[in-house]
Amino acid sequence: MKETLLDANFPRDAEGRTYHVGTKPGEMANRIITVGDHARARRIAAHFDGGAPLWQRESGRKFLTLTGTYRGTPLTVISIGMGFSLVDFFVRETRAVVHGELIIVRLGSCGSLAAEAPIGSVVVPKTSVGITRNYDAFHSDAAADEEPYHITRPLDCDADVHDALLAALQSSRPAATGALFGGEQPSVVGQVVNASTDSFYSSQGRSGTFFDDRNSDLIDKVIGKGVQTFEMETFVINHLARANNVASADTSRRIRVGAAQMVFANRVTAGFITPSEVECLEGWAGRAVCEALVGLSIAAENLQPEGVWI
Ligand code: R1P
Repeated sequence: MKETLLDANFPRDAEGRTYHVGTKPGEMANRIITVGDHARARRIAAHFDGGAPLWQRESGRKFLTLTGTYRGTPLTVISIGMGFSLVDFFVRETRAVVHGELIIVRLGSCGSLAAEAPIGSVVVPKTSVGITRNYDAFHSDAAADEEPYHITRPLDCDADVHDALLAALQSSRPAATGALFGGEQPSVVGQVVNASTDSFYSSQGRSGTFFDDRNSDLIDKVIGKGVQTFEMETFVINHLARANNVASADTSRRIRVGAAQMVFANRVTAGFITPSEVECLEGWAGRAVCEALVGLSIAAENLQPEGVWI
């Protein structure tokens, strides 16, 4: 494929599609839901008008993009996989092909560190910190006091996106049933402090592997900073939105971001959600995120021009 690339600085194929996500102008909407896996993306796209996307594509790198309408408003759901690098491909390549403003919401799963975010709740982060392994601390020349993990300062989600997600989730909570969540109605928790990590293992404080990870006090440190949930993407989405928004005074190309996180695990008690509880949360939260996104306004001049997109 390399011979078809037009620009080594920002490669696209001969049809103008970005090299990894594999989309071109007209194929993605201004409002986007990003998820980790194809099955969740398809379950959300089942809420589209007509029950299916109008356009879809799976790239060679397994980004799955599904674009359709939800109550008449264009919406894209994209499955990007996991972790910081894939967020970087997704946000930069999406920015390159969508005209105007972007609103991006990540709907993902997370682990909880806090009693107020129990398994089966859906949390809406106000802010997110990044936790990265300090590779130099593991070097043979490292000083004895080098910190093995770096915890960043927090970066906020967009306040309006946060509030819209919270309202949509709160107004559509599933009723309590005996079979799920111990008979309790699933709860919604707003204003949460999240941490996104560069590893599911070392930088989330997991131990018992064969590796030198020096993370036995990490969870306590992170809880001490007020962190309530762990996942692996939100911080970088917030960071790249900020990097986009400060790079240009042109607010018509701003990126607003938010997240809804379904609590699948409790990292302190090691509890885990059941498959039927996952199905319940995904159905509820998937529709609520669609509702929140189409309810957020974007000025007409900051939308894709009429007729350009599918
Ligand atoms: C790890 O198992 C993955 O699950 C969480 C983490 O952020 C990470 O991507 O999110 P998803 O369920 O959206 O993939």
